[in-house]
Amino acid sequence: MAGRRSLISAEELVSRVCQGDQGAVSRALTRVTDESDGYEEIARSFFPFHGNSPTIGLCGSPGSGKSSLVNTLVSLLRKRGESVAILAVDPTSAYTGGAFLGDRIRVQQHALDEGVFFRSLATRGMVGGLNETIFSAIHVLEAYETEKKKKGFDWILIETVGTGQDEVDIADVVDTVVCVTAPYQGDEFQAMKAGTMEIADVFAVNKADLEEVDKAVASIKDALSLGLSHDEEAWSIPVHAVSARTGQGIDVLLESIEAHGKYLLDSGEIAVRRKRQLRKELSSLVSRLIRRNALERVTDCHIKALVEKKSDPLTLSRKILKGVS
Ligand SMILES: Nc1nc2c(ncn2[C@@H]2O[C@H](COP(=O)(O)OP(=O)(O)O)[C@@H](O)[C@H]2O)c(=O)[nH]1
Ligand SMILES: [Mg+2]
Repeated sequence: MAGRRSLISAEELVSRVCQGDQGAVSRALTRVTDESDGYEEIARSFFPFHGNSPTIGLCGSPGSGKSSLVNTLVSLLRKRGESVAILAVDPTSAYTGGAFLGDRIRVQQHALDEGVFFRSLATRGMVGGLNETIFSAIHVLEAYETEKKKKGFDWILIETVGTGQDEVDIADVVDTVVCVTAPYQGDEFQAMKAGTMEIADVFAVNKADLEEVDKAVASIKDALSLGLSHDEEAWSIPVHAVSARTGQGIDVLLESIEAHGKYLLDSGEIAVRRKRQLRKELSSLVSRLIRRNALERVTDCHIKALVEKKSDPLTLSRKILKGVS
């Protein structure tokens, strides 16, 4: 069965995805993210769809409520009739299609909903789990024909953990970065100061149904004001108190996400970001190919030369790299 499945050509997969076949989306995603048979041709065929959908990344430490927020956002977007694809890089994420866990009836409703697509990606042990295959995965979703006969989901949401320590950082992947935090996450706040402040376009302080949210909002605003731009035209990063549980502030959060999208378009910043994404897509692939090809060239002869001190690691590594194509 698996053998027969992999016989579907890249061309056929593209054509099915472009006809709104979610089964084909799923299959194409598996092929590009597992790098199974023929994935290169598939990745190549979906590349031209780059830029068709707005991409939103949600980052923040585990437990801050990213999955819950995505669920709530999806519900809101579906009410407006907009289609959403979700890539969850956090394998622990439980997606319920806009419902909280345990709300099985709504889960089933969304399971039949052609306007929502969920996929968990394997993390391969990396901190935030992103690797270069994320780009190809996005292009597949950008090729999907929605119910409105439009190419690309109206929204692509990507949930990831951590920032800055990944091979591919979320800020190099998406148009808009939403950083999620929650009160009482003291040590996370330190990490946030170090990495998140630079990449956040929008802040969501979740669990506003608990106490102390105002304090958390104020300290993030404080930290942000230190790096405040004097450019009137520049985007000023909003900080919202929200609750995925009660729905508080979610509409305002969505408004900010949309406002950021509009800002990117109006300011021309979108072109800058899209270029940055392409640069990262290319450079992460180059580095992967070099790594893979170079490592294949390390032989017992090289090790022997090191054992016998006939050469040294630096000289040998340069020699090995010279031959890498
Ligand atoms: N009180 C409260 N709990 C929440 C809220 N959002 C999420 N949670 C809970 O926080 C925990 C972690 O949520 P989850 O969405 O899995 O976080 P993630 O690891 O960032 O994806 C779960 O037990 C949620 O039920 C909220 O707005 N209020
Ligand atoms: Mg999660």
